[in-house]
Amino acid sequence: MSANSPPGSSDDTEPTDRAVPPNLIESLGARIRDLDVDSIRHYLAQKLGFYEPSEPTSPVEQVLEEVSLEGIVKWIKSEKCKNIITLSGAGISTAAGIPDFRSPETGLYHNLQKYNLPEPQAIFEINFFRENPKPFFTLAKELYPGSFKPTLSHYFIKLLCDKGLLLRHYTQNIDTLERVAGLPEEKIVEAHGTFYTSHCLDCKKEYSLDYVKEIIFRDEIPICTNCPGIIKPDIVFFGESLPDRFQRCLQQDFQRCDMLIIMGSSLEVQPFASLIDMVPEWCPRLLINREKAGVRSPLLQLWGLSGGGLQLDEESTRDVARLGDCDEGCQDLAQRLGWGEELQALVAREHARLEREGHITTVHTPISNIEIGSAGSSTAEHKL
Ligand code: CNA
Repeated sequence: MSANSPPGSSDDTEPTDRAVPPNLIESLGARIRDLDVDSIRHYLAQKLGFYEPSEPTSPVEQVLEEVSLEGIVKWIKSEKCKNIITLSGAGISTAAGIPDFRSPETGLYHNLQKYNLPEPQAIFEINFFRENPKPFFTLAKELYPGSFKPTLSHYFIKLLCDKGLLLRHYTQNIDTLERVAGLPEEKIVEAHGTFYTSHCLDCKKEYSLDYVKEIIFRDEIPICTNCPGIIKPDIVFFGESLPDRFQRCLQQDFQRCDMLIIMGSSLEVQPFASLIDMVPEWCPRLLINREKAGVRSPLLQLWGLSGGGLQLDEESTRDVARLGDCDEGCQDLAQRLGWGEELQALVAREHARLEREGHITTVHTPISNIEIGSAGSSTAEHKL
């Protein structure tokens, strides 16, 4: 059968315009009777362009004694689990006071709607930014690193690292709180970039976090000292490519991963969301989030196709969801692992240190109260 053939047919029985059967209904009925479910499945997979393994695969080994949080805990405690990857999103930082994108009422998208942007995402679109950087810098001032303390979830990741279990932490966040929590730079992949460094959009001259911060906090737009270009923090806007480090690390990490923990993400942004499907097929995956996310399409499941995504039902052999707040979920997991007190102590000690060093959470104007000028109304030299 050729790749585009319907199921159950061979190339020499392909219908052609010339060969119209004398009794079409009878012939069609006979052909449908000949089809098994697998053939129909393959045919639809090909026609609809869904992923399908080319060779039949052998059953995947189940490594969890039970598919539950307790099963995950036993796996992490076992000698076999050595390379944990954590994936995170804005949900691990909301407890620090930084709003996420999509939460109803509190998410940035909800609150940016009134700022006369062509669409909420425009604030993070590179072409819009070149035209009108003002809304982004107003928001950047609000979100700027240096005013927030890492959450318990950040310190849980640090604890995994201290225990020698963390292969890598991939974050979509741009708030640098993983760095503030003391995670070594080589363990972090900032998939959507970071405020940590900035570059001139035109001549590419690099600027430090402190240099740019000082200008943004004066409510001015940072302009290059070499040329008239705007200085943009190195966060990835829609329409920009992800950092090279993201590509490099994922190629060496994901096949080695033996436990994936996903925290505080809606798993709506690609290509990051697809990382959950890059671990080996047997690798347990734990979602710690307020809501289910990244769930495999029920339509694909109905057809027995993988298609990617988490399988959060009773059929699952490796995926577990711990729904609720990330900090609560991480504390629960730490407790079950016997690290509960250690995690509490780490958070208390580190927060005290940050406060001593003047790294204190400031009281911010809620995002919804920030005045942002209308789209297309500013130029680089304007004040915010
Ligand atoms: P998102 O699409 O806003 O989803 C956040 C997810 O976290 C949602 O499923 C929420 O239900 C969940 N959530 C929120 N708070 C909590 C909590 N305390 N405990 C548990 N779950 C919670 O954000 P994603 O990260 O999935 O989307 C990717 C975007 C968001 C990236 O491009 C980021 O750059 C961007 N972003 C980052 C930050 C930051 O750096 N802190 C803030 C806002 C947006």
